Amino acid sequence: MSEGIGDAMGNREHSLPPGQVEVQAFRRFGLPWFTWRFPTDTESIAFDIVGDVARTLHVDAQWPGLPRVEQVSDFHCVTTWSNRGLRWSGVRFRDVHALLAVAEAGVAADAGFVVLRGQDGYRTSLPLADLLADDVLLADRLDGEPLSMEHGAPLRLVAPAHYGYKNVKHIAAIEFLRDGSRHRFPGPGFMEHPRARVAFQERGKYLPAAVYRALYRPLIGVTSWMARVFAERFRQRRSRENAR
Ligand SMILES: Nc1nc2c(c(=O)[nH]1)N[C@H]1C(S)=C(S)[C@@H](COP(=O)(O)O)O[C@H]1N2
Ligand SMILES: [Mo]
Repeated sequence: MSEGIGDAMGNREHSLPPGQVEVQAFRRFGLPWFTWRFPTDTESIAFDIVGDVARTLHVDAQWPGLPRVEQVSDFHCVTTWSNRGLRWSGVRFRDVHALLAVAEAGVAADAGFVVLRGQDGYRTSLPLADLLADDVLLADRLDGEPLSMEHGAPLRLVAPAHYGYKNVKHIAAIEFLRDGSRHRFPGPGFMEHPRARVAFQERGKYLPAAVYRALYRPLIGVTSWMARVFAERFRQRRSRENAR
């Protein structure tokens, strides 16, 4: 473990971003219709770098040559709950971009639109410029342990300045594109803001922030219940399969 770049953000004196409420427990969450979708492989870190690249790159080694970083950062779901002081570790997205995407996959210099894809079919995009920020990680550990299935095993994006829905879990592919016009969010278009910056309350694309808060807040309880119940069933199914 090396530098603690986010340590300054880990202190609890700072206030929450606008419209957010702190919760104590960090729970599995997501779009309601993704609570019953699961990753196929939570054990081995493996993803593809695709899109406008000279050659598709399959990454499956344990980060050869990439510096590991640890950071403490807060997590803000667009539905208004926030979790403070989460201790992640992994590698910086910036290093993956420079040392793997550019150097090995030969990503086009003008491919500024990035789609992140999860093993469960989830996907969302961010501008490359946002992903190159210091505090954006591809994390494989939380609190010193390998990521649990609930929190994105084997690998997830951590982008603390952007709402939770940009923090894709179970990463299967990173797609670098010149033209992002064919990207579709797996839900109604109004739900996905192209940047979703927490500080600016970019909760969604068309409606005012207060409308998103009023729409989403009542869904927190039932979504988090669904996320827990379906995860329990998934675990039972897995352990029955393994017992056979
Ligand atoms: N693959 C995948 N990533 C995802 C989601 C999802 O359903 N599938 N949901 C997003 C949403 S809306 C949130 S708030 C966070 C929740 O992260 P958590 O389950 O670790 O709390 O994951 C995000 N990343
Ligand atoms: Mo979310």
